[in-house]
Amino acid sequence: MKFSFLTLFPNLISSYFTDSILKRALDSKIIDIEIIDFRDFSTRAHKKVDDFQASGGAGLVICAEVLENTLNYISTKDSHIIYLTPVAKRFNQFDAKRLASNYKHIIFICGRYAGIDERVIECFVDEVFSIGDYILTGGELASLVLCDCISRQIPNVLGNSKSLEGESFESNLLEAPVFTKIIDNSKKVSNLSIPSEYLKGNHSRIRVFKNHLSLKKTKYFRPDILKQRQTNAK
Ligand code: 6GU
Repeated sequence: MKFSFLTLFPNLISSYFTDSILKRALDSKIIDIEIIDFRDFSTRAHKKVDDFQASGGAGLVICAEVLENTLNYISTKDSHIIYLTPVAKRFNQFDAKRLASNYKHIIFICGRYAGIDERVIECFVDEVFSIGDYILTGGELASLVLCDCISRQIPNVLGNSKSLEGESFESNLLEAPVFTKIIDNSKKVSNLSIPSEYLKGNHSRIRVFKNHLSLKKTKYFRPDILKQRQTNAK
């Protein structure tokens, strides 16, 4: 899978791939990234990329022509172009799986300021996503969130593919808590015992018990997704 990032801040993107799982995926060529500073495609004086809003109002807008120039330059054949914006459907785990299995090249357009000229979305963008109900300073973090979620769905990116099984959201349930066995008795946390069922080695009972804890956690933290689960079951 190839990911292209169109951004005014290439360092924000590249830094995320210098460590851990995505670095390993890059090194082993399971994923490939291309980071493009779209300021390089400005034909205006001083490489200006933004302009006042046609309607008047606060905040500058990224000009359509600079993004069109950039998209004309890079290979968009068979690509899927995504623009990150709070004005969109919220990204979820099902989107991550769908995008991982349906596309070979995803292009992220990262906006800044008051956003990009809407005509770019109309002419070029295949899909728009928000990552939550808050406003970021730009689309870079959001594009990395999508790239991370999509990448870990690609075979061999995670060391152990079993890690993908039974993850939170797959069944509209949050995951049960996890523990390690060994603890230094001098530490504060060793005063708390871990659920005895976890230690008895009966895996079918552990599964039932963990499912019970999952339901409790979900009910407490995310009653909205629990409702979704009940609707799906009908
Ligand atoms: Cl995709 N972009 C920005 N700027 N803010 C956001 C967002 C995206 N998703 C949530 N907030």
